[in-house]
Amino acid sequence: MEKFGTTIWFTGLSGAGKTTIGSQVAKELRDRQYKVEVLDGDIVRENLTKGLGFSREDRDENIRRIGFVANLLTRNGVVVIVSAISPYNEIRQHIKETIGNFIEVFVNSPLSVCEARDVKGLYKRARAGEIKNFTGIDDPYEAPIDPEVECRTDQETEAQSIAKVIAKFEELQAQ
Ligand code: GGZ
Repeated sequence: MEKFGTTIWFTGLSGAGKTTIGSQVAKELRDRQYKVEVLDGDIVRENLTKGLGFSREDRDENIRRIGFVANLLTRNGVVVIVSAISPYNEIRQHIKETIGNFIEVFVNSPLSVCEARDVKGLYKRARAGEIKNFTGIDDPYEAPIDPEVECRTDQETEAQSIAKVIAKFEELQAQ
């Protein structure tokens, strides 16, 4: 019988490194012959959840739809890599319970570090008031209470973060 898939869900501030680590984990698992799909906030918002904004209601709807697709894929044996800020504990918890085979990865980097990186210049625009409801600036981020993995991307190397996620994945596969 084919094994169930797994959803590996990366949550954290913009610029914390969710996409970078998620895509490297995806590559590593593909190299090991797993079927992998990536649902990344940016891409999803251009397609599956186009038109949604950044109110709590819209973010929750965004996350709910990502969770729905992740669940379909997971129960068909796919490893699903989700990278989305997903700032609210309640909906993350709900999705975790629905999917079951779920690894919550807290990509944790202090706001000051994310803001200093400001890869896309969004923090600068948010500080200037050009973007409203920007997570960490004038919108909340609820850190996970009990994540399976925490990656301190300001303190550890990318390779260390990736290795932690893969180790947790392998641990669950072995069960
Ligand atoms: C947070 C925003 C916002 C606001 C645009 N708040 O770093 P990025 O650019 O590439 O990733 C962020 C992305 C957030 O989309 P998510 O689907 O991950 O968010 S959520 O899970 O909360 O639904 C950022 C950009 O969109 N962006 N406006 N106001 N990030």
